[in-house]
Amino acid sequence: MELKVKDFDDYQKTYDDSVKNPEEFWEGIAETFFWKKKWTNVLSWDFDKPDIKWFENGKVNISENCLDRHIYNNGDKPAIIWEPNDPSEAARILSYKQLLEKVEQFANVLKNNGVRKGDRVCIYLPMVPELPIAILACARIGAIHSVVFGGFSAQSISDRINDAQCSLVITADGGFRGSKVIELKSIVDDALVTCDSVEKVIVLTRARIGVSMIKGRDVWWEDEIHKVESQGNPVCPAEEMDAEDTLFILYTSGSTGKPKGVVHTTGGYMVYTGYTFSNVFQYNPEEIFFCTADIGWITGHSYIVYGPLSQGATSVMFEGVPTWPDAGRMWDIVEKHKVNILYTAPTAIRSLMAAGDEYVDGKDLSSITKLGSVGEPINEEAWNWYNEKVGKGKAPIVDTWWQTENGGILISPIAGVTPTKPGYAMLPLPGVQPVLVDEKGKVLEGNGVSGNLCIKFPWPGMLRTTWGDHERCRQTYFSTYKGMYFTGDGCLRDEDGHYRITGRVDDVLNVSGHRIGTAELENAINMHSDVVESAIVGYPHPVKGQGIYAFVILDNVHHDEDLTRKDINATVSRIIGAIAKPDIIQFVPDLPKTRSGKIMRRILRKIVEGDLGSIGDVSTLLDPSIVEEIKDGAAKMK
Ligand code: 6R9
Repeated sequence: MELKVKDFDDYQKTYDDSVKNPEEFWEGIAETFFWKKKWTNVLSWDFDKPDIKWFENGKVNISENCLDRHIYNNGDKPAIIWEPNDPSEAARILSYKQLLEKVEQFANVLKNNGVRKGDRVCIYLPMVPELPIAILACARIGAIHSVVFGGFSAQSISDRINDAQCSLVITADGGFRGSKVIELKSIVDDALVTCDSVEKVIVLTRARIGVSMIKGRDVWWEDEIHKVESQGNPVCPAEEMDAEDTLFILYTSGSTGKPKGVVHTTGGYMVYTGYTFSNVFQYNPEEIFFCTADIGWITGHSYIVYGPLSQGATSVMFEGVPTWPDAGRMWDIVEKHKVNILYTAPTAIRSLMAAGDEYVDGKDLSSITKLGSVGEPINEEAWNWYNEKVGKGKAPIVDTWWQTENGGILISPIAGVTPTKPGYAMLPLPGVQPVLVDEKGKVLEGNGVSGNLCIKFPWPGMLRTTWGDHERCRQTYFSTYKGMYFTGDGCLRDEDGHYRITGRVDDVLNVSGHRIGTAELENAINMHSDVVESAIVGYPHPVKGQGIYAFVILDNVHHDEDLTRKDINATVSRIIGAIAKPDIIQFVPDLPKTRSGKIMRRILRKIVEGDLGSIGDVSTLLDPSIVEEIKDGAAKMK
């Protein structure tokens, strides 16, 4: 079966078929992959439990689909083009053949260090080729990877390691990001103080900074590779995995509690990421694809590693940040590696746009034929700039909406096939059945309606559970609206039936495309010894999309406010990571609460949005006068 639709008529026909006969549709897609043994049943599902199985009893290994199956015809084709942080360092290109070799070697290293099928491995690496190598090596031997983004703190790492009971950690001495060196191994050392499950740590040399290596626990990546080489056994056969065996865990924030481990399984995730990669980007074999995400997030998992590689594509990965050494870096990379498809986030577009056109004008972007956006709603101004300055009005923009829990893109234009409109994700991909519901759960039929976005039928890439806590998965995603997966996003379906995602309807912020749970952040702030209570809300931020606004009640002791702000930020950096630091901290004598003690975040949101006219009735508050006081304080913060 052809994965790419040919034109809009073909899309409509394919979509209709996929809804009428979903099993037949997905079976046709799945058949384009390499299975060690075919499935006996395409799909069984029950959203109430939830219990979802795709390609039951099928046997498969995703690393074989990403590597071995391309070797015969395309062994010398670049699989990964790696662009270092420092533009004066040489880029590295790994062909499919070379990548397979390195993955097999490292898979043997993992085995030598006691890792077996089903074991959990935590990966805390910078954006270097060894990161996808480590991921694919885990997949090759059936170990479950849990990648933790390099910006998270020691505390966040240890929470994740303990939740998944990881037995091994893969890290580096340090990593480069712009002008900074991140001391990854030292952060891991702090994390491991409270992690009893970890037996081994493999440390890659990258930054060449001093690290403490603990005898019996810590080993060097390079030494372990030498050992494998001297053992003289370069190959590592791919483990036979069941389609529903867990491939990886990725932690994500929600509206309550600590981040949860979203579980993706092997067969469905493979089929879904491969299919959506080929179809949405209309990938042609010679094209160079550059996704600027970090592999620590789902976008990197699905569209730097698994999606492109399962389709035999060339995937560019970049170690650094788009604004270093200057705001022209991304365009330099496009020019240098002749990137055809660029997939990035609105926050990056806005920051490069704000830096000034002089950084993009004059760069040779003629290789670009298609553009993508992901992670947050894209505003019209950024969309237009992206379209004109980067795509020169000729490259279709796919505004792809999806989530960690979805595995891959759900609602998006198909490049060059679906018409586009700034700010619109447009139409569901084949196999995806979105519905809008009102607060009470009534399905909103027809066009010109807004509501909460749900999906009423399974797709292969969806999460199966949350690690170690299935009830939490049910509660979070499948209990709000019976028989449906609830996304947590609000959405408009306009008069033409086109979808526009309007943002989260729960207490989750989207800061520079990163999900931040307000409850988790409040808990972190409340850990600071001077803090009595806090409330977090998002506010419109010109570059980040949403900024973090913290209202904080301090104890009665006299404080130096500026110093206390720094202390609170330091606390947040330690508990969660620097990405969760509030942009604005306003000290308040109290918070607007109902008589039952519930914080009225709606009122705080109106205040920070400057929407003072529509605060509404405050007479039911415990202390209505506090609203005025907070308003006055907020006016002074700007
Ligand atoms: C892939 C990814 C998911 C949340 C999601 C939504 C927001 C993502 C979007 C978008 C508008 C888009 N989001 N893509 N909003 N338009 N094209 O970002 O996953 O980190 O789990 O975030 O991001 O609010 O619910 P994740």
